[in-house]
Amino acid sequence: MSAIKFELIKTCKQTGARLGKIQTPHGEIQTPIFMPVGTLATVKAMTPEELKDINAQIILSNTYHLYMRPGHELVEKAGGLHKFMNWDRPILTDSGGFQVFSLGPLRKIKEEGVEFRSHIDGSKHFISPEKAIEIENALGADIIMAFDECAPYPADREYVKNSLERTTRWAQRCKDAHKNTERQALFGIVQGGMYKDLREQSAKEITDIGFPGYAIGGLSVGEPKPIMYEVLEYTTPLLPEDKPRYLMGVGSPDDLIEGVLRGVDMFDCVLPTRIARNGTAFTSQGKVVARNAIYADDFRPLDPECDCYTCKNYTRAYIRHLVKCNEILASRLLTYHNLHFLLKLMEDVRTAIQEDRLMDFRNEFFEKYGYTK
Ligand code: PRF
Ligand code: ZN
Repeated sequence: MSAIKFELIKTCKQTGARLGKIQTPHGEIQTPIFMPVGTLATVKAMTPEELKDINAQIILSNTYHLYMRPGHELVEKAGGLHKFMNWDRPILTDSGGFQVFSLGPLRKIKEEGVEFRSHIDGSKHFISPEKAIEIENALGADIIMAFDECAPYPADREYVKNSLERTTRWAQRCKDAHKNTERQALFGIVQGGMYKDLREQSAKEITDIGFPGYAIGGLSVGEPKPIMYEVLEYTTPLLPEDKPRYLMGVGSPDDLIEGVLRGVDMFDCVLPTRIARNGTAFTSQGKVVARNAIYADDFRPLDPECDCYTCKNYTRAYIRHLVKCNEILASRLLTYHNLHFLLKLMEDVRTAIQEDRLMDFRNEFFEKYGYTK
């Protein structure tokens, strides 16, 4: 038995987008869903209570970062990640594959695993598929990810082919190493870069191994948006209909909608929390860069259509002032609003699927938000 159960509730008659729910050991998740990122066992600037206020259903954390600091043994000793960080709803951990590969010259890829130097103190480490699963088992998230390699963009065919074939071998090793299958669901990750036949090869190999859910990796790595949409368009149909599909590291409000239209159920991204900390808000009319001088005496809320705590109580002028003074409250108010914005967007998307009008919703959203390329 798998630790999770996915139920496909319906597909939108207008678009084919999926409405579903995932049962996990820490409760239910309504899909399509956006997962706020809590890299270091904290969604930066947000308490778990605040995350609940804005209806966050599941958060993501990172194997690589927690292995480096404070160490997975310590988190296990604390009683697992949920207890350690005081979050009793579902958690997903990424495997560290992507983070380790992002270290660039600090790492060396071998068949056995990846050798790398710490981004903190330069010390030498080695993560293999077995090690990644050992760490993820110790952390205890409801959904854990296989250890993969995300090829850079652009990358030549030969490189991507070798990399995806290694990712397949690693996925099998992850499955073999995963012991806690009753409490933690291990998802496989499809790679293959921007090459259609390689995506087909990867999807076949990964689904042949068999997992309770599938991620699409290797996208949103610098390719133009139309290319990402095209790759998604031919990749999601290669995945089983009765399992959740997760697009890793995406994203922006427009990418979330375009992803759902192409059959994706789950997303995560640092974008809302990161841009909040440098003073930018998502709004129904596009981005508001709060530090901009045009907001100096703008006494409207960040987003006049938003009913979050930030927008009910604070003006653009005040938030701009906080940003200019580097006050902590600026990060907190903007993070709260940005996460609320994306979670509300996904709630609206789910309602639109339920009512078979997701394309109308998309068109109205883009009309106001503006088209981005
Ligand atoms: N693999 C893993 N994590 C990821 C990615 C990936 O390809 C991406 C790509 N956008 C983000 N996070 N394991
Ligand atoms: Zn708001």
